[in-house]
Amino acid sequence: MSESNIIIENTDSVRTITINRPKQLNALNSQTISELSEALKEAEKDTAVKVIILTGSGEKAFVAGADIKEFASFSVEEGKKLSKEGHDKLFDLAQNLSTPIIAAINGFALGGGLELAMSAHLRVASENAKMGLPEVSLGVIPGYGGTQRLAQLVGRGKALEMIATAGMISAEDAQQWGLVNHVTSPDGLMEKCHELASKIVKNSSSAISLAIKAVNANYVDGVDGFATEIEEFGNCFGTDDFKEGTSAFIERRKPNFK
Ligand code: DAK
Repeated sequence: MSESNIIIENTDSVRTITINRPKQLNALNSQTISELSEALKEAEKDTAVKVIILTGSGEKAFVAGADIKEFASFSVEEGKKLSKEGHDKLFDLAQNLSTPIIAAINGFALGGGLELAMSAHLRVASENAKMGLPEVSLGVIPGYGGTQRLAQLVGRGKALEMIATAGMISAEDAQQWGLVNHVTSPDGLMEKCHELASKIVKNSSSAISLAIKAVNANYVDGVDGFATEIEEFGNCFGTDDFKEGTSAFIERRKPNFK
């Protein structure tokens, strides 16, 4: 296998995964998708990792899309197979990961890049970021969950405007539309992500993972999100974190979640 396309760094209980193909504006080729998939699974298994920050290297791009040079020659059958594989391997995996992921959008987030950011649980963008789903300008539709996740985040009308025009929106508009949680200066981007992470790591990881499961349940066909919430709420009462959280409150001290 050729050199790795991602960089992994740890700061306390926060793992930063940086997509590192700056000359190609961090475009997602199949090797990068596989490496990201493995890195997310590893981070989820590592109990020392409580938050993941996902970003792109360089100052220009988070991810400028799937690697156009790679998918230019696909057939109908390959397109279907690879779309399904991509969903399973990376985009659904990220959305359903029990460890929360913050996407730090440091520049262009286009096509598969925006789809990756939308699979994360939170999004923070630098004010120079530009976001869009330009697939129809290439004769395809978003194939890594964009038609669904964009509509869930910004509503059907705005999603179809972005998809049909293939245009890019600014970070400011993205925040107003609900696509990103926060906008910062380029220099303040990682600081803001770490600030959010530092609030998250103080809380119960097991409760956060169950909350992710319950929130996501709303978007799964045939699954009743309220029923999932009831089930997972009940399950919290069997966790050490629940005992620690409530004991700490009663004893007027800060909880020490393991
Ligand atoms: N793929 C491959 N290379 C890319 C790339 C991409 N998506 N985006 C940029 N690059 C490369 C450029 O080719 C260029 O390489 P060299 O020519 O220097 O070798 C280098 O990055 C720098 O790009 P530019 O010279 O174009 O930089 P500019 O500042 O002038 O422009 C830009 C920045 C982001 C506006 C421009 O690079 C651009 O329009 N990029 C393409 C954006 C785009 O259309 N992305 C693809 C969206 S479609 C699939 C499922 C999903 C998908 C595909 C398949 N399957 C299930 C199979 C998703 C598709 C998409 O993501």
